[in-house]
Amino acid sequence: MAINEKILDEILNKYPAKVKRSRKKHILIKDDALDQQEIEANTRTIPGIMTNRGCAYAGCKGVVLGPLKDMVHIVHGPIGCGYYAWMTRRNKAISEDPEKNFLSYCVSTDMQESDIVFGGEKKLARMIDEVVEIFKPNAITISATCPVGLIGDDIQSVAREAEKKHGLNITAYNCEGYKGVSQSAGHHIANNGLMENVVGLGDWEEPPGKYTINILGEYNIGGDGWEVERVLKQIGYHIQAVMTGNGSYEDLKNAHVVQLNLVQCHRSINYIASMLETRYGTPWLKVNFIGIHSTMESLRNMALYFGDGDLIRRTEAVIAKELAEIEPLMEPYRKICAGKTTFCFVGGSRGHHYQGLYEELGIETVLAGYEFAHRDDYEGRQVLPDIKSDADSKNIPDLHVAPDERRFRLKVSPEKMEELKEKIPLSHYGGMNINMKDGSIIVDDLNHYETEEFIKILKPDIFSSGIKDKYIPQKMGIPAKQLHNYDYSGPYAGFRGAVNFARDVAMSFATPTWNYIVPPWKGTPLLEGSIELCASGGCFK
Ligand code: CFM
Repeated sequence: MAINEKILDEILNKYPAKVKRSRKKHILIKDDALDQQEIEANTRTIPGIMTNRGCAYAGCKGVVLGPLKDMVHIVHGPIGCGYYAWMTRRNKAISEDPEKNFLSYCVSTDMQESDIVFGGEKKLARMIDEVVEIFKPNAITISATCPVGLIGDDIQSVAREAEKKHGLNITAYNCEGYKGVSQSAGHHIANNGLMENVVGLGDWEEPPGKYTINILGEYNIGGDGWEVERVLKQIGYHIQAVMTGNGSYEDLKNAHVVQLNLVQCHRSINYIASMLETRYGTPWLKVNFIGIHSTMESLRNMALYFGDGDLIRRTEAVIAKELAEIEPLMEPYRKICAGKTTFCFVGGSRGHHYQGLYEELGIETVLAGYEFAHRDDYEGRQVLPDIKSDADSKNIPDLHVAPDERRFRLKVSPEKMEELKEKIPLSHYGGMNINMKDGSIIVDDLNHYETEEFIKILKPDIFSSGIKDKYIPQKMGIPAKQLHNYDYSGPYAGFRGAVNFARDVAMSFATPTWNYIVPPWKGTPLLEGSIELCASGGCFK
């Protein structure tokens, strides 16, 4: 059954009137007849609603800073916050120097009651000394969790003092969990910090290769970044820095030299992409390495940007070789998946990125959304000037970035830039909505109640989820494909990743497990009552 305005209203009628008004603005029924459909996003979750969102600390330390492998990331706060950022995201890393990969450690100041009462600055300073002595990292970050902001520890000055004492890059991030409405605020804080404190510190003036690029917003979940790099290197690209999957402080320092920045996850890294363009004159290209067609399109767009005949030929040769390898492997899985439907609800990018891959398996996305994305991730960056800032978004200031006097170089002339923009998404992201089918549902910050209601009506065959929401569909007898850390699987990116994804999704459909689950409502009658004879005994006539 499709969802129309009336059915949507019935779902939302369970809410108090004020909540209904608010939630209604976060849900769209895609209507191809309309040019643009506005959605509300990046606003506070209503108290009492079971959201799947995370916090600013999760976005800063957990998402953007955490994958940088040669730095020690200190979590200043009680131990729980540190523990839950300890490799649960599966941002894999390998280091040529095994002594310079610290991702398997959880380094926290483990604040206790006495630290909350008397302050934790001294403990933090002692911890930095210890970290330098034990690990000798290339740099250190300090991420603050909620109580640190509440008691007012000055982590910035602790970092400055420690930097002088140890002669090491030590930077502090005031990313207390409450700093924003979701982890998105933390992305912004981390983007600002990396641009202020790391990018450009290196002394390189020229790119080391003919086609040198950075990959932004790729976090190497389950090895995704490695698959992307495998393909790009075959074509002949030199990858200077990945932000931040399998990334390093050393590579980031010289990230300013590249000729092009790729943006995989727009939501988490668009701030750095824009700042690199302003400061160094380097445009960014929106890519998507999830899905076979999206990967091919991204590779072709990259070749078009450089405009070199040789590179274009090599791109086509690699595409042909990769396709020949994977197509026969995809076929049996396609047979199992064809004709199925899915919900594609993930954090801030994947709700969009995975739709093409599902389509390649014959699976239609009937509902999609993001936990914490902004309007531009739904509607496209052209709406940026219309987005009203509020107290929450103003909490994280935009960094003022100016062209670097020595290093700013226009990589592409303004005329060429305009010409390219007609053909490829250069310094632009068109958002998810444009790719959604007429009549499909777009939901921002989908919650547990709405998840159940939409599943009951749309009955998807599979649900793309995170760790928090995967049990809802599973208890309803519907397989969940965990698209945040992939549970134990991956990579899903690029050509070979598409085969892994197809195998895992087909396996979800083929397993008999789901037949053993009876959703609660299937065993419960819709109406309950009893039959009694009336006094005259004539009621059954
Ligand atoms: Fe970007 Fe990400 Fe995502 Fe994200 Fe995240 Fe993530 Fe995500 Mo989980 S950076 S927005 S903050 S693609 S951890 S690797 S999967 S919610 S859709």
